[in-house]
Formats: sequence, C-alpha cells, structure tokens
Amino acid sequence: MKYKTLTQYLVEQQREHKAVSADVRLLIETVSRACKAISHAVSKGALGGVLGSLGTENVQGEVQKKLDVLSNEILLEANEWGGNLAAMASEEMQTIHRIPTHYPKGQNLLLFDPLDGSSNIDVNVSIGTIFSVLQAPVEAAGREIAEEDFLQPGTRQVAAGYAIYGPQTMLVLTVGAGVMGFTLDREMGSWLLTHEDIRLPEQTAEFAINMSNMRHWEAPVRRYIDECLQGETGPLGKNYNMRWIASMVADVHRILTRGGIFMYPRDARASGRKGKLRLMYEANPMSFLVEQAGGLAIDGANRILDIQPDALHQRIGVILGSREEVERLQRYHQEA
Ligand code: AHM
Ligand code: MG
Repeated sequence: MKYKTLTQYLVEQQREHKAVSADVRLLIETVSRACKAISHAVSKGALGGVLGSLGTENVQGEVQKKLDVLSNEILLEANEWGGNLAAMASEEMQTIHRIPTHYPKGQNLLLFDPLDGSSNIDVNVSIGTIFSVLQAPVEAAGREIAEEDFLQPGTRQVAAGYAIYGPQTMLVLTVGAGVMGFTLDREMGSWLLTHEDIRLPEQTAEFAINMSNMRHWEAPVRRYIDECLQGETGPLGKNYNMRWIASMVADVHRILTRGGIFMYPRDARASGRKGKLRLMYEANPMSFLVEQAGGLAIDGANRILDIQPDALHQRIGVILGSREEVERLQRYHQEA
C-alpha cells in the first residue's frame, strides 16, 4: 500500500483546493517536524533522562514536568526562524512569545499545549501535543503583536491538530477540509496519510469523564451521567461503557476513531466554575477537529468555537463528541 505523505497532502490542499496558504502549509510542516522530535524524546523515557518533574510551576500553578518544558522549547525553536509567524503562545508560558527581531516575521499566530496529559508522562500512557493556528488581525499590521491579538474565537482557526505519542505516533490535522490522520513512519521519518477523512459516528454508547468529580458537577451533567448509568432500562435505552485516559489527546483520539462523548465540564470547585481545560490551545483546536469530523463541541449551552475569549489562559467546560449525545447535553443545559 502506498500512502500519501503529509507534504503531498498539504501541497494538494494548497494547489487544488486552496484550503491552505503556502504560509500555513510551511508552518504545519514545521510543527509536525517538532512533534517528531518530541515523539523521539518521549519514546526514550528514563533512558533519555526526560521523566519526572523540574520543580517549577507554570503560570497556572501546575508543577512542570521535564517533558512539558522540553517540548515547549522544541516547538519554540523549530518555529521561530521560519518566517511564517507573528508570535506564539503556550500553556507553559505566562504571556506570548514574539518572534526575535533578527528573524523575519509572518502573519500567523501559533498556540500550543506542548505536552498534554502531563500526569501520564511517568506512567508510560499516551500523551500528545495540541496546536491551533490563527491569523494576526489586520489592525496589528506594522505594530508589535499583543496578547489581545490572540483573543479570537475558534471559528477563526485556519488549522488545528494534535500529535499523539502512543503505541504509534500519529498526527491528526484539519485545515478546514475534513480531518486527516497521518502515522509516523519512524524508519523513513515521514508522516503517512493512513486515516483519510475521519468521520465521527453520530451516536455512541461510550462516555469519558472523571467520575471522581461527580459531587462538583452541575445538574445537567449529573442528569446525563445518571441516565447513562441506568443502562438499557433507563431513559437512554442502552448500556453505556466508560473510558477515562486522563490525556485529552488520547480520549479525543479514541472518540474520533470509534465515537463517544468526552466531558470535562465546568464544576463548582474553588478554582472557579470555568472547568479545567484551556479554551485557546485545548478546547478550540479539539472542537475544530471534532466538528470537522461531523461531531459537536459545547461548553454547556454554547458552541465552543463561537466563544469570544477574554484571556489567553482562560479555562472552559468542554463537552464534545458524537453529535446526538452532545445535542442531548446541550438540551439539558438549556432546560436547566
Ligand atoms: P495538562 O495540559 O496539564 O496535561 O492537563 C490537561 C489534562 C487533559 O489532557 C485531561 O483530559 C485532563 O487534564 C485530566 O484531568 P484529571 O487528572 O483531572 O482527570
Ligand atoms: Mg493540556
């Protein structure tokens, strides 16, 4: 079987379908190259001295793992000099990273969670990198990029994707023309299009949520999970299965592969009712992918991609996956 490479796919999208500009194509190639380097570091584990914590905290007060910081550096270094970017932002950096003055600048903004699923690093469970691409606003032309320039709704993303470092390393990508999955051929060092036009089944009988937070949930989420647990004699009329990997990348990857619903809802904990996951580099790129695959993504009552961000590291409730199940949860939120 001869597979198309990532480069071939992107060149086709640029030339034939005009789905991607030359600029964004090169940017995606650079991000995917950085992901190969991260994959390599991840796969070395203890032998590469990359496991464990650094003893530092990020802007959100989370302990940084060595791989969080290393992955962030790999992405920054790979993307700085390419000339396609105006600035970058990351889960691991307090504010935006402007392109150093000695490099040419472009019009794109890149956001990333360099290593998602940090709690799974040391236990050899799948983790990943999530990224989102926006364009710098026109009014920013000729002046220095500011943090506010990043605060655009997810509908403005021109590309988004993730790399998953699991039994295989894969890159799952959208440029707004469906969702494509590329598997890393480690011997050749190339990304090959093994999963073309990924579609999400509309129905599912599998949910993903951290059940230990049940006492903090809002009523609509409690109602839905309660109905799932009642099985085929309950109002949903089927027996549900549950999965929770605690790496969003891996949970979303499973859902894109065989359907399901993922929830990290807002809850009533002291950290605020805004949820755990971050809007700009976790929820938005994943929502773009899920919608491009035929699914839906909401924060409760609203579509995530329509939300106007008010801060770079803003947190948000996330409910995404198979359309009919997410619509049901949206209804429960609207009724509440
Ligand atoms: P991280 O970006 O610091 O790794 O945190 C995000 C992760 C998600 O990948 C995952 O869905 C969630 O946190 C798991 O949280 P919990 O440990 O509360 O179940
Ligand atoms: Mg994360």
